[in-house]
Amino acid sequence: MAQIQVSIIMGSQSDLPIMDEAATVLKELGVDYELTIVSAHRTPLRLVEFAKTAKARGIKVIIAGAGGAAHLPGMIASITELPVIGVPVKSSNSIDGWDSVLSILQMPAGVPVATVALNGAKNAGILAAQIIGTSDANVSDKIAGYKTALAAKVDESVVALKGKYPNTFDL
Ligand code: RP5
Repeated sequence: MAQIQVSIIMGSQSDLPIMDEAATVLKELGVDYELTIVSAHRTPLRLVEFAKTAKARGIKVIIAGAGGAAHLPGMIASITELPVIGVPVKSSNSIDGWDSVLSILQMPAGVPVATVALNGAKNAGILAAQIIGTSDANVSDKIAGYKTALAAKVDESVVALKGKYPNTFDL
């Protein structure tokens, strides 16, 4: 089995419906991943153990999702040298989602977390694949194909528009 290079962690099982989107797109892009629950507040020692050992296990990128007072991504980033992508989750204890966003986004200088949009786990997966793709031609080719498919969908939409609006502008 290939070395797993991306680790997806989340603060609670309740984050899984969102974080599953990272797993799904990583699979589509041919990147092996692992997935688990690490809670900054309920299992702080597990957090430290995870962050201290991830690099030695061969992990290259960590995707960390949490909601509410979302300290997981930042605390992981404070311990490991690995890049951390943070996913703010609109959870049951979020007021309106801004709490999750700002908890992950507003890191102090020196400890970056690459924060994606609220519930943006899909983009977190793509970004992780892009990082892996910088040294893996197969993954990079899959990302190129993914982008081509995105563009093709827009082209199809323009063709469909032309059917209804004859004055649709096209290039
Ligand atoms: C956060 O609290 C978790 O990441 C989750 O988004 C939120 C709610 O957790 P549960 O009470 O549903 O376990 O730490």
